Amino acid sequence: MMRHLISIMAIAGLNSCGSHSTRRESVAQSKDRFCKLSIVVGSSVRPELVPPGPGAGKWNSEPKTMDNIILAKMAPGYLQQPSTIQQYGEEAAGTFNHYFDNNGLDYKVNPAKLIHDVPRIKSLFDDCQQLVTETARGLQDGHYPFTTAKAPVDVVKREESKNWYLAVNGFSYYVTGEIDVSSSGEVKISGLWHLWDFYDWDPGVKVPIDTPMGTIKVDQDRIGQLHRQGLAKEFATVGSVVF
Ligand SMILES: [Ca+2]
Repeated sequence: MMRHLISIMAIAGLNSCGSHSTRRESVAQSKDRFCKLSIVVGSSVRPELVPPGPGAGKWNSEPKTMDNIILAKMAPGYLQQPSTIQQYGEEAAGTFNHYFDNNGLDYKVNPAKLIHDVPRIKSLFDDCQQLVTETARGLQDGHYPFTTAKAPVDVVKREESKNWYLAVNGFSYYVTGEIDVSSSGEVKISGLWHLWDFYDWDPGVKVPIDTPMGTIKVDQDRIGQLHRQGLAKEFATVGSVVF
């Protein structure tokens, strides 16, 4: 799925390389590409990360119900079974299990595995890498940190990977790193491609989940109740891969 986009490279506030330090310059690129990032050179401040949906609501704001108390007690044992992990996938079972850890701490995933599992995300990753390379080639010699202005959202579809669909579905991505351009024009890039997702359950959205009895549609609000009742807690899923 190719998308039109205009990516704008803003060179702002360069602070590291003498005569370039006051130069401000922008280069507009218009091209079909997967990667929707706008590379910002001269800054290492990561973009603001915002959950795409409203989430379930306020944690521990509703009285606990007996059915949910039992569900929260039983779920981790089921989600940690090897057969469950095999059926749903490591990340799908792992993130859901972490929801029941009820501590709100970040959950780490390996985006290299996502890139391996979903060819379209590999194209996205490759294109982001290419965008940084093109950006670097337009720079004069010096040392430059880089980041991105915003963290766009991409979505793993169910038909692409049931595991990643259940684990992250929609997620944000951005890049950070450093570019070195030598006086002879040699370019070295040390970059990280980051995935960020808020694992939340939006009311009114139904998720198809395969069970031994066939595919059932689970209302996300049913699962979000556990968060509102303080029996599970939403969290951020994070991961980085080098390029
Ligand atoms: Ca998501």
